[in-house]
Amino acid sequence: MGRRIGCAPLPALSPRFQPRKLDSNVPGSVLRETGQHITRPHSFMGRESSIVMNLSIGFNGAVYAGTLITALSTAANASPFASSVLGYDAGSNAAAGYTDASTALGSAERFTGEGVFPSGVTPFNPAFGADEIVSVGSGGYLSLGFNTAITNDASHAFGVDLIVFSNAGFADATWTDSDPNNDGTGNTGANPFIFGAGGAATIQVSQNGTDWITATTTTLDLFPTLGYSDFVDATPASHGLIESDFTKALDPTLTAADLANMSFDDLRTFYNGSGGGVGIDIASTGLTSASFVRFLNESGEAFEIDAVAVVPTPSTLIALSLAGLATTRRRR
Ligand SMILES: [Ca+2]
Ligand SMILES: [Ca+2]
Ligand SMILES: [Ca+2]
Ligand SMILES: [Ca+2]
Repeated sequence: MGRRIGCAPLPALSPRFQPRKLDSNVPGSVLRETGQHITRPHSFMGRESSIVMNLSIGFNGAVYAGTLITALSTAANASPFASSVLGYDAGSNAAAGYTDASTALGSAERFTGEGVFPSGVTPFNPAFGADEIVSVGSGGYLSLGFNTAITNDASHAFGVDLIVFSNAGFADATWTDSDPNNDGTGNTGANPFIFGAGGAATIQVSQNGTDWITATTTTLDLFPTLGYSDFVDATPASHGLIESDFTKALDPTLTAADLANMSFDDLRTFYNGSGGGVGIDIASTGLTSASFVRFLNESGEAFEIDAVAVVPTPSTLIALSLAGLATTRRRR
């Protein structure tokens, strides 16, 4: 049985590039995704601003409104994803063409291959675009800043405070060169193989962007990203409707072997709304809060970063729910 194995060392272009798939491109996929990238940040900011303005005009209780506006300002800045590149060095063997550090900012990818092989991001089909992921080669590093504090909060599921998205994926044990249908069910097989993870990353956090403390050194493999929770195909040709949650951690003590013989549908059920990613606990650093993350490549083999998400604290969630409440009021 053939199994799909990603091209070493990187961007898992390879086996997914079936001519059949190229022929079945969904018209509009590229435009859709492009439009999403262009419009989403602006519409989000516009929405937050209009909420605050509405509150300023509409509320007579000044103190209450002031409190809400403060909370909403927090919510407006509460993107869980990296917001700035502090520094980047590609190292000696980064994947050619994958050296735009700004690709690590903002949300993890939900759809990939625009203009080449448009397809949804699933555990069998990781993001691979040069405009989506950045490579960190031997001796290199990538450091990122966040608007939302990274906290070692006791409420965090599995102790996970930070979630890293890479371009690792499961080789599909059901895939064969001779099967023209490749029915899209996907399967991790009896001995799951994860391609594209690359070498181990030493992950550090910092409060000031200068002094760094190592949280862990880990391979960026589990859990491969899932872009939408309602995908039904292991390599979907179009976007889903239900965005997965990139801040919902999965149990980091699980190994690939624990996910043996899982179909795509099994994985989707197991993810249970999560977008996957590599869960990082900053407890070992002794820091209760940090604002920066750094990835060092001391392993030799390059690895890639798509995005990094901060797991929210209850105070962030309160701010976000207040924002939701204000939106509800406004609609009345
Ligand atoms: Ca994309
Ligand atoms: Ca923790
Ligand atoms: Ca990779
Ligand atoms: Ca990215």
